[in-house]
Amino acid sequence: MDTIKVVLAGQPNVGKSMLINTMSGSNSLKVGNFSGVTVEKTEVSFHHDSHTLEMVDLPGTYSIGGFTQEEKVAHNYLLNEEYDVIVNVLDSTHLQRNLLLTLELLKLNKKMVLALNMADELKKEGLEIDVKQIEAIVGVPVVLVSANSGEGVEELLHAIHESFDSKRRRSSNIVYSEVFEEEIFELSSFLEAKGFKLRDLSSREIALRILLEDKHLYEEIHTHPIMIELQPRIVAALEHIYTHHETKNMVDIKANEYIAIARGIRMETVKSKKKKELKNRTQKIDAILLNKFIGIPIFLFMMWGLFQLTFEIGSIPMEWIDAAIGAYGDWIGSLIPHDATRSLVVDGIIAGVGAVLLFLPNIIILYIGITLLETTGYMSRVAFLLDGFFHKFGLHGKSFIPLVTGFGCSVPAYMSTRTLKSEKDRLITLFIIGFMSCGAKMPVYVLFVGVFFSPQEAGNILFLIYIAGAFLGLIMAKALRLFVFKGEAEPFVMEMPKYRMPSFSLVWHTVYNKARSYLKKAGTFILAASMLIWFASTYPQQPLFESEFSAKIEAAGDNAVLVKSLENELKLKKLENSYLGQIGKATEPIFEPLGFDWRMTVALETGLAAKEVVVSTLGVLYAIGDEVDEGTVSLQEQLRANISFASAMAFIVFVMIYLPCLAASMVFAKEAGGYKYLAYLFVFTTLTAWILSFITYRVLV
Ligand SMILES: Nc1nc2c(ncn2[C@@H]2O[C@H](COP(=O)(O)OP(=O)(O)OP(=O)(O)O)[C@@H](O)[C@H]2O)c(=O)[nH]1
Ligand SMILES: [Mg+2]
Repeated sequence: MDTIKVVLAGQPNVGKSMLINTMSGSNSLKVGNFSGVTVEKTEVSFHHDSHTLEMVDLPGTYSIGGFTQEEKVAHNYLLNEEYDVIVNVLDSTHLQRNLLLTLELLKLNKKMVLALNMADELKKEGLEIDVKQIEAIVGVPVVLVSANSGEGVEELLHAIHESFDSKRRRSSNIVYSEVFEEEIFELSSFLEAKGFKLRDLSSREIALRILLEDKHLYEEIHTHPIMIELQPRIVAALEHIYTHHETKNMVDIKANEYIAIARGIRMETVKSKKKKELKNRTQKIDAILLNKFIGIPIFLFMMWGLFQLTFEIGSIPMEWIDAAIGAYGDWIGSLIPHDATRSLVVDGIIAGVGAVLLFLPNIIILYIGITLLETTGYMSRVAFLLDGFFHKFGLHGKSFIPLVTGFGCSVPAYMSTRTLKSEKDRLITLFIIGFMSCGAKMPVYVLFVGVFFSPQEAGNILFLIYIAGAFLGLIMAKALRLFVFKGEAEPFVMEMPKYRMPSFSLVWHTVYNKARSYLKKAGTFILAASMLIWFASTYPQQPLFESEFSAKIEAAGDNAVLVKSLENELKLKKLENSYLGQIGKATEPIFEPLGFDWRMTVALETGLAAKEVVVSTLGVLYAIGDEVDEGTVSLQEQLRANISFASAMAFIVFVMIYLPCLAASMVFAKEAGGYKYLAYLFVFTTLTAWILSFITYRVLV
């Protein structure tokens, strides 16, 4: 079976990733309504007709000469990699601007198909495009599609097949400005007369490239004998062009030419049937959401609402899950006669994994919120609103996007900093992403907030924790800007996408995938971690204590109260002398000033692997040390009985600030440019966490 390698190129936010999702009938690529969603090239392959199609999704790029990191990815790929067909995706409602990239891509001389996306919006805006006419001008197949409705997608796939099978692209009918055309004519007639041939280029194409000062072409021909006669002609032609354009800068000249051509194509091919009412809808919404006075309060209110919902709605199924897990544990426990095995299953696996599963509803609500923010187009607005505010902290609005992504998970957040142009802006943003509490920290907060606050307050407190973390991040950004990465935050232009109704299937798939990977993590990583923690807190066995206590218990005889308390004492002794207990005890002095006992200390340490493990560790440690024998007591009640309010708050502060999980730390090191940065991050976050937890504890105690 033939494989066709197709690369999708286009400007940001035109629907490249969504188009691949639609063509392949999957939802594997991340789609969002703001620029810079895709930051890394990603491949998807599927079968169509008798071919395997390998589709490469590139980050959006305004031009091939772009200079941000993710634009370079696109640039390098298009120039240096092997592929068969380029699908240039355009937003058909912004044809003129999008064509600028098309004109550059045409110069690559590859097989190419234009996909004019957003056909549905085009219709709604009352615009009509003469597809055949564009095709005649650019000389490559053009298809009107909608990744959203699926319209034209079959036709596009067909065009890709045809383009792959065809020998060479048709010649284009792009007309340059008069000076250019004159000189193209001169040079090409000369080349023609001399019978000069180069690759499969026509004389006109060669002439054009010479005039556009194409480096590669010059490299190819500069030693050719024809140059003796050609050189003076080129000089004269360029002089002519320079005088007309009043500059010798070919980059500017080319840009001017392309702008003129793109405008010309748009004027010739796009017709407006009615006035653009839809533009007005976006403007109307913006008048409110971008309002100087109420814009930011509206945003804060929405965030507050989200955390209220997280708590209010999240706590309903949480109770059911909790009850179900408890009952399940009791039932399984009664089936297993062997003591150690029962303890492993009930106190290890079920307690550890169960503690994490409990928070699935909260995670789902959080992700619905983030996904809505990303898909409606609101995110770019907030970035714009906060720009001025961010500047006070040495950042700019564009950092907002990685920071919000960080509320979900730090890994993609670190990667999305690639859209920042300046290296310093990027490093500062990388360093503070961890202050945005990720989804995995949510269970820790919800657990502790649920224990120490009334249900009425809980949502507010949760909101406060997130805001405090974010605010702290900003202050740290300022400090980094002042003392480490000195300089000004660079100005930027924020793309304002149209508002779009979030498509149900898009939100569903995103949230479903997040929920599934949370469950998967609980079933694999957390499961393994829980077993490990159970093991490390149950062994080594201590026969000495056991025999000592069994003698005492025997001596206590009928005194049930005494027996009970002796049994509890034994459990605690065993736990404290286990491997984990020893580690906890050894490191306890470091955390003692913060009011943490050794169990909390251990939970923080295991939490370096993943933040959910903080919760599962507490789950296991308290299940093993369970001091009540009438059924299992929930982790919440255990915490309430064992931890003081001040310690709990200091614990929340520590979790809020300290090093992100192992996976995220690795990605951080890669994105920042080395492990030395990870070492800085470790010192930076641990010190900050310790100091602020200390203050919190001392103030509250
Ligand atoms: N109405 C409509 N919306 C679309 C269509 N195609 C994509 N979108 C929306 O346009 C936005 C951008 O889609 P993406 O697929 O993320 O765009 P992209 O080109 O991959 O963007 P980058 O990765 O940032 O370069 C999303 O909100 C999509 O839902 C379409 O045909 N019609
Ligand atoms: Mg994309």
